Order: sequence, then C-alpha cells, then structure tokens
Amino acid sequence: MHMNSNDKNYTNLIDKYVTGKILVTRSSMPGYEEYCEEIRDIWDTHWLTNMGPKHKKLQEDLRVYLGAEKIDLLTNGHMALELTMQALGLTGEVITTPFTFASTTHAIVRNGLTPVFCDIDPESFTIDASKIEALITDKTSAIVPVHVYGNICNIEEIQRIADKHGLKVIYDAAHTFGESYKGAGIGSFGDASCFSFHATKVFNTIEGGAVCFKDETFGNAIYDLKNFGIHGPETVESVGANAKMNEFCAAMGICNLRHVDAEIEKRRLAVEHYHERLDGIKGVRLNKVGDDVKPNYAYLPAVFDPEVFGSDRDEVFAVLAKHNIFARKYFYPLTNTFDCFKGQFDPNETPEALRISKQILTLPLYADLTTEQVDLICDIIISCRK
Ligand code: T4K
Repeated sequence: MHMNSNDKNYTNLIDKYVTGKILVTRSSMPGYEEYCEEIRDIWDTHWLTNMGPKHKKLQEDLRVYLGAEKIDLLTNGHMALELTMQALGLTGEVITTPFTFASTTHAIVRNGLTPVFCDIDPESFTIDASKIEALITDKTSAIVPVHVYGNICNIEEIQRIADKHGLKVIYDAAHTFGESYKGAGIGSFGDASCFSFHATKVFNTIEGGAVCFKDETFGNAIYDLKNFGIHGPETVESVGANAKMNEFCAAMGICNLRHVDAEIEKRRLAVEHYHERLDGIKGVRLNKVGDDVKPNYAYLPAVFDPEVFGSDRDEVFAVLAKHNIFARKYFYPLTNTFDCFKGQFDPNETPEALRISKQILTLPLYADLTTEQVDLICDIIISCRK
C-alpha cells in the first residue's frame, strides 16, 4: 500500500485496502488499555523524546532479549543500516545481495558506496558465501548480507572471508528479531547487526530500529550520528543527523515485548498448518528453518516452479487477489533491476536471485491468522495446480 501526503482521505484508503481482506501481514498490537497505561506518565513528565526513560528501558530490555553486548535504538531499520555504514567509515565497494528490500541497497548507495551484487543460495535465499571471494577487489571494504525472511546467513564462512581480507561485516537483521543461531543471540554476529521494528515486523515499535554491536568506539559514533554529534548544551563534536526513537514508539515496544513470545508461538502454529497443507504439493516449496536456528516465523515465502506446478507465481498471486487475499512478491523486483539504477547493474550476474525473484510469493502470516484462513489460502493455491 503506498500512501503519501497527497492522499486526501486516508480513512477511505485504509477501508479500501483492509476491510474484508487478508493482507500479507497485520501489525501486532498490545491491548489499548495496556498502551494507554504505558504512556500515562508521559503526561506527567512531558518528556516525549531525546532518549527518555521509555527509550532507556526498552534499550536495555532489547539488549538482553537479542543477546547483544551493546545496542542503540534508532528511528527505523533503514537509518540503523545507513548510519552503521557511515559510522564504520566504509569506502569503495560493498558486497551484498540484490534479493532484499530497497533499504539494504539504498543504505549502501546513500553512503556514496558501490554495491557489488553477489548471487544467493536458492535454498535459503541468503547470500551465497561461496561466491563472495571472487567479487573482492582492492576497493572492497565490507560485506552486507541479509538474513532474509529470518533465514540465517552462513555466518562462519562470511566471518572467515571477512577476517582473511580485512573486511567489515554488517548484517541486515531486519527479519530476525529474537532469533538465535547455535544458542547465540542473532544480535551478536558481525561488526554490527541492524534490526527493523517497523509495523510489519514480528516485533514493532510502530516505526523503529536498532543496531547491535560490540565495539564501544562504534557505539559512540552511532550515538553522535543519531543525535547531531551533540555532547552537551554547548558542545557539538561532529556532524550528525537525527535518528532518535521517540518515547511513544519506545512505549509501544515495551508493551509489544511482553507479548512477543506468545505472538511468535501463534505464528509457528500458522506456519505448521501451511506446511501440513502444502508440503505434499509438487512444484510448491515452502521456506525451511535452517539447522541450529531458533526461528521467529517472520515470513512464509513459497517458491512456485511453473514447470511442475503448472501455474506460475504471478497466476497464483492473481487468483489469491481475486479472492481478496493479498500475498506479496517479496523480493521482486531485485534491487539491481530497480529503475533508479537503470543500466548500472546486470541482474544476469545473479541468476539464482533473478530466477527466485520471479517464482517466490510471500504468503499471509501474522499471529492472528486463523487455521480457517490458512486453509482457505491453501485451498486456493492448490486449485491453481494444472
Ligand atoms: N532491510 C530489510 C531486509 C527490510 O525488509 C526492511 C524493511 C528494512 C531493511 C528497513 O527497515 P525499516 O526502515 O522499514 O524499519 C514493508 C515495510 O514498510 C518495511 O519495513 C519492510 N522491510 C518491507 C519488507 O515491508 P511494504 O511497502 O511492503 O509495506 P506495506 O505498507 O505495503 O505493508 C505491508 C502489509 O503490512 C500491509 O498490506 C498490511 C500490513 N500493515 C502495514 C502497515 C504499514 C499493517 O498491518 N500495519 C501497518 O501499519 O514495506
């Protein structure tokens, strides 16, 4: 759904988009009274932003929940990525994946860096670590992999390559809230891991994000970048931006964090039901949770092989839409085919990503999706088989 300030009547638009429809996701929210109770003391203090008590509490609670040594909260996941790259002082080329949301590539380009696109592993949809080394040049400064859909990248191999070539590793961990790998919190890997707490995520602060890291110097740099480089009322030490999380967003996070484990459990049940219904259907492949991963069931992508299934992804998408079910083509188009990069990159250099982007459909998934709704979605998908 794309709305902007030119849209005259938001209420009508939201009615048009939401009423009677099953959308790809639906924001998790606390009870109305719970949120009101959480924000009540803001009316006593009048403290609305600038790292207030809600921000402070949520930051510490999330540090523990994500298993991170250090953490800072930001306005959104994109600013976490963009400012992290700036704080690390990256230069030249950055090896990354085109199979992601616009944010990952845009953060690289907006830092004046050149993205070098590596193909993906068609099973996990994450960057194919075996293809990274061939892309390294004397201009490469970092690797920016994405734990796409919550599937964890080949962390060991990526770190081995980074150490060998002296590269930074910044994980786009927007989809991996609360996951762990081999018992370690997902916020503990690489030089930094950037999270999104957008309304559409497993855990949301309405808009919000965070970066998890270990190095104190990096932490100071991020803090300066998110708060104008201000060190005191009369001291401004560096040129920073404004990317602070406000108290209302932090309050939403405090409430949502109380329920996130229960929400993930509900997602698990919905995902299990999808598997029960679709695993035996030839030509449909549902996302699999990787070994040693504690998953969060953030997304449920399905790959449709038109040769075997009979219908292609676009046909399935259209039939679902006819029934008011709006799956999404995450992540199509690939970022290296975006209009804004016309002529700059060749998507044929990432052939697996190109193929998967044309075959994948992210099915509706959220905590309150009912078994009956999953059945309806699966019945319609199965009816598309030719
Ligand atoms: N890296 C990766 C890999 C990412 O996926 C993202 C964000 C980022 C970085 C950047 O993080 P942020 O800066 O956004 O924190 C959505 C989200 O806006 C975006 O956060 C997310 N990835 C991306 C995958 O999905 P759209 O354009 O698909 O959103 P939209 O408005 O079409 O919403 C999708 C569905 O969600 C709606 O059909 C209904 C539901 N919804 C949406 C909103 C806005 C709600 O239930 N409540 C809501 O408030 O991008």
